[in-house]
Amino acid sequence: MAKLTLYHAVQSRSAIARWMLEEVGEPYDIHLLNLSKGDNRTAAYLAVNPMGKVPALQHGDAVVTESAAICTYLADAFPKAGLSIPIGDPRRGVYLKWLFFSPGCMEPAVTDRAFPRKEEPRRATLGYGDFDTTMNVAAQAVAKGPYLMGEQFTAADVVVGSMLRWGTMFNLIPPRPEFAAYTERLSQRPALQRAEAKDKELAAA
Ligand SMILES: N[C@@H](CCC(=O)N[C@@H](CS)C(=O)NCC(=O)O)C(=O)O
Repeated sequence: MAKLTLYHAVQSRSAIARWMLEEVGEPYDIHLLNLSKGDNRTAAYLAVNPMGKVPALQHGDAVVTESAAICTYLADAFPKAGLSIPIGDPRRGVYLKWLFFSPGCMEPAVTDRAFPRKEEPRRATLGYGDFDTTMNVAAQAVAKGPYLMGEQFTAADVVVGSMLRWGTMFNLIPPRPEFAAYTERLSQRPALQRAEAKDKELAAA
């Protein structure tokens, strides 16, 4: 089987891909980068990800970057893990919507609020519209549970859940009971606990 290698840095967005790999349950290697030492700006790493960002995933000859794309790719590449909604299933559209909603709407909404622009752009020009609508849509989606797609945990929960966990932890997303209940459910997942324990070990080394 083709080897899986995650280009990873602790306390970074590559934790999303690490969690996903633990959910998939296949063996993988970690190629650890120290961002503060500039490991992500070396010619060798820029050949892997010209953006100079983590995460990046190597799977045999394939290189995938962008955390949401990595989660989508892994869910499709390892269908036995049951983390994807397959092509042909009518629920796939909603599943893909959530995989794109986090990087396309939630993250820009959060970062624009954290680093405000000098001039407020017109709502219609922003892909996410406005912060409150984005968060209301996310809150409504996670309220019923247990997961975004109902009973089935999917890659979309890794992506949206990571965003909500990170955003609420740093008070960039306002606390709401729907978010608290959902992220609490996610924190019970053994794969997430394993990913966090392994990263804690790496951080302490
Ligand atoms: N859109 C990318 C963002 C990745 C990203 O911004 N990673 C940060 C770590 S959280 C990084 O590599 N920063 C190092 C740098 O830009 O120098 C994704 O979701 O994978």
